[in-house]
Amino acid sequence: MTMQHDNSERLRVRAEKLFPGGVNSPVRAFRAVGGQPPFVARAEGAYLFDADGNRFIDYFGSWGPMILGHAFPAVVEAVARAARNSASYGASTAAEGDLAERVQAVYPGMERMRFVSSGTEATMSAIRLARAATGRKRIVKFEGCYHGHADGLLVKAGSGVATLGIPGSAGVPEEIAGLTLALPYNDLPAVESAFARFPGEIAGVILEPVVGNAGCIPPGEGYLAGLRRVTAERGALLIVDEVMTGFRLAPGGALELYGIDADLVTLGKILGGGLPCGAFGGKRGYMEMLAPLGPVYQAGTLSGNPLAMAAGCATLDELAARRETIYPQLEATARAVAEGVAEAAQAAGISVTLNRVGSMWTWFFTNGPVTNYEQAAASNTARFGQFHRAMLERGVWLPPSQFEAMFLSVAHGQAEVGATISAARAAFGEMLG
Ligand code: KE4
Repeated sequence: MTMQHDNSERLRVRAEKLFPGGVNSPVRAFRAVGGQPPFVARAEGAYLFDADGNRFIDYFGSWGPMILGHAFPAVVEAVARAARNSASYGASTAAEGDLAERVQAVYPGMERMRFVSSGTEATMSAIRLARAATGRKRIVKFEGCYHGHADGLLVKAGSGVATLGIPGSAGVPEEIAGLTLALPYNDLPAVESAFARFPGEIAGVILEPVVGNAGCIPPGEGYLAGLRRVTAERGALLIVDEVMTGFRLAPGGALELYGIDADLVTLGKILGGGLPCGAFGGKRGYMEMLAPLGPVYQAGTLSGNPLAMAAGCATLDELAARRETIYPQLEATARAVAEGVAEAAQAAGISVTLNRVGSMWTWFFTNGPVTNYEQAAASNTARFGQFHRAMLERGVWLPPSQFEAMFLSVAHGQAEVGATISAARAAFGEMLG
């Protein structure tokens, strides 16, 4: 029985007259996987419900924030309660300190922080701070890592290693892209040669500690510690972008999981419990260069928004209260579904490489290891698109790109694992049929 999508289709036709591609963020348009995106009407726990009443197991969870599952009662109540006191003041509130104290409890290295309204603002501001703190202009990022859409971060590798970045998007001037070096991930010698080529010029190195934006790519043994050593030796700041991994891989994210000390950390997604919220923070000496104390300007109308603070506090409180059970549960459920589907692929004779860290993972439709973006990019994206469409029709909504990570929530359980593996077996059969 194929699903009905009449209402989503009607809504898509209208949306395409209002928004480029009918969407407010490109990946939602399903261009990487084909087919038309259902329009979501509501969500609860592990499930999305579309405008035609179809139900889907959700494996992208708003791209990470919904770790407790959708419409978690304590979060809903906290937001409703805050909203009754108005949605925004543009003035200081107790709620900002309440959330910051909860962040500091798991990110003790964030001696000072500042809330913003997105991950993009967090990374953009952290880079400005790194440049001010060092008096240097160049930034190192890694291919396959995404840190939001600030000009200097929409950069791809030039020809060869340690060459100047080139614009990764129209509208990014090469003068700006040229200040960013895009290096291969998991390649420490490439970083060392960049510092050798540009001595005293690199302000900071920014990375996803576990890549999610090329699909899931874990750091190799010693890689993060190596980056910490090289940046400290060379006087550059290590900026760890935990927008996706923060509060997910452990209460204190990848910094806790891998025992890494960052100069600056960026956060988002789970931090706001699904409301617009990001943060950047770190060593007091750097952060106090920010206005109004110091010369680095950074601001935001809705920074520290009371509703986002309320959702974030309710989310972090739940994660803290149940930390002894939630993280082992996420690990066990993710392992069961990720490995179950990979085994189904293998049984069907379809090559899949599974990369997973905790409750974020990717099935790469490729042979062999995926340790960097070049290897990820060799995946059979057409086959991933077939898989995505076949799973969607069976009520399983995967992130619509081979180069995104899957996420699950505390609300996903054995029923969802079983249904997902069954759907995958049928999908692989259809793909080979
Ligand atoms: P936002 O500006 O989208 O809140 O955050 C940017 C960002 C920064 N750092 C990391 C590690 C991120 O993953 C992101 C945003 N992630 C994407 C999903 N891969 C957001 C989804 C979208 O663009 O629609």
